[in-house]
Amino acid sequence: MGKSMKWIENGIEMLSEEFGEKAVRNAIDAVKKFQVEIPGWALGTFGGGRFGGYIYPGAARNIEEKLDDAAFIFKLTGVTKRFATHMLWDFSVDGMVANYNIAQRVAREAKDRGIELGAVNPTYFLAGSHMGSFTSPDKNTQQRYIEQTILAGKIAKELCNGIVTLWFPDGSMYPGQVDLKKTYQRLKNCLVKSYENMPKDILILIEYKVFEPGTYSTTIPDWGTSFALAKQLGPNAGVLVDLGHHHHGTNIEQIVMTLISENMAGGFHFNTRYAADDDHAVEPNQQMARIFYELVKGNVVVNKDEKKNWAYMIDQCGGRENRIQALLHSVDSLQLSLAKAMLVNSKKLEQYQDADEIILANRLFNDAIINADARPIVAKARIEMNVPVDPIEAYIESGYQKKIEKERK
Ligand code: PSV
Ligand code: MN
Repeated sequence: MGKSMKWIENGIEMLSEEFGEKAVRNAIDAVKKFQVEIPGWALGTFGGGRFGGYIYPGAARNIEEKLDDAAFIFKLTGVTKRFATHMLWDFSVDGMVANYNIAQRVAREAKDRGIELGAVNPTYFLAGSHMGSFTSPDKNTQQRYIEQTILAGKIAKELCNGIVTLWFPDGSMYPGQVDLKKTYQRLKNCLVKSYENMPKDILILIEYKVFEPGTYSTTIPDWGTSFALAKQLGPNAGVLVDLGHHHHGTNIEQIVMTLISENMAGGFHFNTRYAADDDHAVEPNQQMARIFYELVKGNVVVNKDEKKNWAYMIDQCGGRENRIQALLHSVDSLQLSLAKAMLVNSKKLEQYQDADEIILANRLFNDAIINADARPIVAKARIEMNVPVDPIEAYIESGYQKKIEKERK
């Protein structure tokens, strides 16, 4: 951002004039309160893809280095204390079985660096899962994943923040390849078996994805399926919305509103979607701000009663960019989106809605969601939090990138 104090103060003044001092103050406070998790997998070599498996220079080579990077990101943002883990990437020696002792050591290492472990992701998609994980016709494979899921629950409760997030790669490439009903039922049975043996005071969020790796079908393709499964499990289960897992043009904010209206527990994997599951960093686009508006209205973000808040995580790992910068960029984009959502005058909006003033309602909404420049709000919040006003600039100036490039040859 590289903005002067004068620019920030002028900006706050202009915004206060348009949206009111109170709304601007509430927006600053919301930005200070909003916490979001960093995905451990963004800070390594996963997701290199083509281009000779290109990975940004200085990428972490092991869990300790990932934690170092996450701790540095936290130092710059002040809002990303938690680090999400994947069972078979972070707590396993062979990529087949996860180990509680490793998780214990990783939790200790995180604490030593001033951060904490967040959501635990059972890993259903490495070796041995090509015919499915919970949907595999092989009972031993199913059992291996059930045990991993139960262990994830124990780790979440004892070493992390009590949240387990489930994403299944299960599905098929061609019509007729699998029996759709049988696979769904296998997944449901394994899920129920796992849930019954997991601690009762944790939260299990079920992620959906419209395709990939399944091209013809995925076993949990949409929020409705996640919703049905979560309902079947019980009150400790909910739906995880990953922005990249929808068809083009899906009205995600409406999904969010429905989940909130139905009192379903929820969580987010934030990213930007251009093509399919492209894992791009979050951008401060209109959709993001509209989603935040529903979260704000639904009182599931920055609620004083922490239990009411949804779980907020970033899920990205773009193949070309510097991922530390990209994560800082995502945090910035989320804060800007939240700030814009906080500026919407919902009382006035409701009046326009009731009076059927379609265009006036749309213009009022967009004045905050699209037209407002929320950067002074985010800058002010950072000043009050005692973190750099521009985290990316601070990152570049810190010399951290040069250091890791040298050390991690
Ligand atoms: C799958 O595409 C996903 O969104 C799930 O959340 C996984 O846990 C994550 O990406 C990493 O593969
Ligand atoms: Mn995800």
